[in-house]
Amino acid sequence: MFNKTIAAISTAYGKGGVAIIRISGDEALLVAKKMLRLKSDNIEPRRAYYCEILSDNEVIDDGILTYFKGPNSFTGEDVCEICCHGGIYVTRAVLQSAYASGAQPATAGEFTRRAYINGKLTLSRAEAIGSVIDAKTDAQMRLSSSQARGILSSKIEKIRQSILNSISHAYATIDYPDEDIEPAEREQMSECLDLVISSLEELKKSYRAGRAVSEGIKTAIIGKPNAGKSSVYNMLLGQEAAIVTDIAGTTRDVIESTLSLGGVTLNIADTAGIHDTQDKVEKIGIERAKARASEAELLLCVFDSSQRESDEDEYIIECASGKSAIAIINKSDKASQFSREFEDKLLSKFSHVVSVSAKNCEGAGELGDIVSKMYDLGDINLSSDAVISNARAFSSVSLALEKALDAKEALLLGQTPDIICFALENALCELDMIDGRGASEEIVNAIFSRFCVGK
Ligand SMILES: Nc1nc2c(ncn2[C@@H]2O[C@H](COP(=O)(O)OP(=O)(O)OP(=O)(O)O)[C@@H](O)[C@H]2O)c(=O)[nH]1
Ligand SMILES: [Mg+2]
Repeated sequence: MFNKTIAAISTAYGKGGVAIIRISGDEALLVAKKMLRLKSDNIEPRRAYYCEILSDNEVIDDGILTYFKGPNSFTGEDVCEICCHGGIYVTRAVLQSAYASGAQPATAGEFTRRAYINGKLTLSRAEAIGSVIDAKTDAQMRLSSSQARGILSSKIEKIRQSILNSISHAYATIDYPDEDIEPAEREQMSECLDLVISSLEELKKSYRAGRAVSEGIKTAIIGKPNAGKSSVYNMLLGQEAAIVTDIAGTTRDVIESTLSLGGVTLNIADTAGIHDTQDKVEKIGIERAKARASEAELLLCVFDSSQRESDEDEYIIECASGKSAIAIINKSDKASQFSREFEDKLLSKFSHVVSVSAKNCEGAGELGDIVSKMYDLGDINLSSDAVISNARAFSSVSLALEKALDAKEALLLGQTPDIICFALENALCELDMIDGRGASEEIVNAIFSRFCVGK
């Protein structure tokens, strides 16, 4: 099935200086030779050849052919990349010519899928390539790029080897069920298991930061009317996205955006000021604000310090109770009118309090530092640490950890080696889900269907 030769445009759709048409499969070179006029018939791998590109025997463009002989190619198969001029029409015509010469259209993610099937990439690396392409923030790009280069995969491989090591220690005695595991053997196994457990714990912990960067945190800005919520929103976004006026009740709809703050991706909403009102439209806005606040994982509660605190501010404090929240004391460019009691109350009710002047764009850096710390980003180097960044891998790591802890307990209780082996083999199975050895067809399909055609 995978021997059919496929082709697709691998560069973005649209006008550009150059575009690349990628062809992969047993007949890649044959297809390329059919559709190109080359100066020589002898095409060596990894060399660039000037070519004229033909359609119905007419030259439609000229470009460069590069040939990668499998298995030394991205997909592991023979690959030809034809670089042509990047017009929308010409690129499509070159692709059509590849089809006419025997290639078939590639489906979404098919090149990467072939790379995975041919053992060129682990599943988590393939997944990370998709994330590099989708990255919208600097932190997302650094995280996905390090995982695409295999940092997570090699960490998982190390843990696998340690588990295999423990299993081999246990198997060494399994043939003699009546004999106890030797104390020295037990000691070695115990050390090996401790290493597995601590590595898995570390990986599991990294998901807090990984998720904050890759998936993002659902965040709502709330506060009373005129507190400066929209000004804070605009400051964080770096543009005048929401309307700001001195009229209380300016914002009605929930306005949403995605931004990066201290490396954390915030899926953030500006909302209507919460207070008692008879205005029909404002009332609807306030209901929406409350609903969005209750769904949010992180609340940015804005308080206007240029005025004495009010019951509306008290209500905002109540909304934040039991949630991850940051108190933003806004309008720090003016003298604070807050009572000492209220300031103390904010400090006691919120684990994080920050003063800003949204109008003057002051305080965003400090807010970024707080968010970064809250989601453990300070403890992690996104470019070089193994980080779990999706729910699938998190679930596998958590289950593998449970099984490893079971094995350790069995060892401490002096249970027979087969029980320890059973737990360890289960841990191995869970871990193998992450990098493809044990992932189901359904999971693999779901991962590659998120890719675009040509990748
Ligand atoms: N001095 C000062 N004024 C500010 C600051 N932030 C906002 N304001 C002013 O406060 C008023 C209200 O600001 P908005 O950002 O619209 O407040 P809001 O909380 O979104 O208001 P609603 O949408 O009506 O609930 C505007 O006149 C802003 O210019 C600040 O840091 N300092
Ligand atoms: Mg507003």
